[in-house]
Amino acid sequence: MTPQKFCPYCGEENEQEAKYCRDCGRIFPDLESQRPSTESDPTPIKPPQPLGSNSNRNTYIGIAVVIFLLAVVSGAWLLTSSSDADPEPTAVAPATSDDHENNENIKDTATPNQFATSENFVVEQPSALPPTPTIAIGVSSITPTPTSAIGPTKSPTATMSPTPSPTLTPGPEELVFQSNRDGDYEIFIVDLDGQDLRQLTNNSAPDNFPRVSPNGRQIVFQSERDGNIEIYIMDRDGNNQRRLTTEPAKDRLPAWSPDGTQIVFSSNREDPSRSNVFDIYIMDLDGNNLRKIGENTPYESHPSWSVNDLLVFNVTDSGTDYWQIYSANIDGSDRRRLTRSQDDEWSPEWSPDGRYILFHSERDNAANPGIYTMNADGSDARMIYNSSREEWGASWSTDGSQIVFAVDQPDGTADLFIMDANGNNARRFLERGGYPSWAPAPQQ
Ligand SMILES: [Ca+2]
Ligand SMILES: [Ca+2]
Ligand SMILES: [Ca+2]
Repeated sequence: MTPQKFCPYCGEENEQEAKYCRDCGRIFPDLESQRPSTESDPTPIKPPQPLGSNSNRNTYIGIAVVIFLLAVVSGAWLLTSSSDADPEPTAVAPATSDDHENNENIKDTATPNQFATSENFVVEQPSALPPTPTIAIGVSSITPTPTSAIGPTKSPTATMSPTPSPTLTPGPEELVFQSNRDGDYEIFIVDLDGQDLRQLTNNSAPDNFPRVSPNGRQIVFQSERDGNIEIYIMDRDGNNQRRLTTEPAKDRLPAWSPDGTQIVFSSNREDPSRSNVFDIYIMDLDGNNLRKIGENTPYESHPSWSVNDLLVFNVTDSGTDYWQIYSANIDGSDRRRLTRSQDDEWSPEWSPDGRYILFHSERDNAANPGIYTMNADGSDARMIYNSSREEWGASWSTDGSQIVFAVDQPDGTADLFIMDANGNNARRFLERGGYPSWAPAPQQ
């Protein structure tokens, strides 16, 4: 009955025969040794191109259309500006929701790298994204240099758009993550160029799974500093750390509501003696107004809350069965199963616009999980990236154009990688990191 196996990644207790950690979802390293030998080259292997067979043709057509529209709009802008007839030149229209709803191949048109063949393009972001469009992280680094520990560079490119767009302040977006580089897990924050690493927690207990608030000002995370796993919150600079839960149970894997006023998390507080019985809970930022979401399924974990007020989370019916991904309203109603495989699928994360779900899956290779995306209703699931090693903890950039994730390394550590949202241009960002959370520029 007593758990005998400790997860090397998050410290969670697990059954001795467990295949993966019930807390963080990581596959145990002893399973790693059963896998086909990994190459000494740490360069991730690109999966088979997931795009449709018409993608190249569509890309060329798309580029031609964009160039044509730019020419037309530029001409129109010159004419209108010279005549002072219209003080607000019309911009090249980004793809609309309707466009995408009639186009199942959304990532073909929505991802920046399709148009990044010229170093000076300003990339159109997917529609309905937050208004932080032209940070263009990584657009200038078209050539992958995964052996370098240097992160993506902020694009110095000039704007080609004729639109006199409002001045945007690109930074300071940063990356928050967990690392045991000092011996036990702590929370760190680092610039997007990989510089100015700062440690935000400092104690001998595990501090894991940081998630930055939508306004960029706070970080919620889990910590065992008070004897059992609890939810904590702190300012972005590490100040004002305080505990939100006070249960002897395990309270973990927190995530933010889109308005930043509530936290959703997983807890076995209903019966702490049963290590598999976890449920989803929501509480206010002061820990009050707690309520349980969902059914009494033995194990519900890793919730993510969309801008459309939908939850996604992974569920295993028996605690030892395969994990599958479900969605539900924030009151637990309209519960829907989104994946139906006979393999583990876990760690769902909503895209910032609430239209896609990022997750990890073994559906194509039980010994080598990869990174996948699917639509909000579970349709069009596709692998976007897989290397011979295990990827985990994937999450989105603030604008949805990038994905950051961890990749296990042969020495038992994990490194952080960043790639475009379609799986292209993956490159190592930083050594020794996990569960990254993209920190938006702080807002009021
Ligand atoms: Ca610690
Ligand atoms: Ca607790
Ligand atoms: Ca893999």
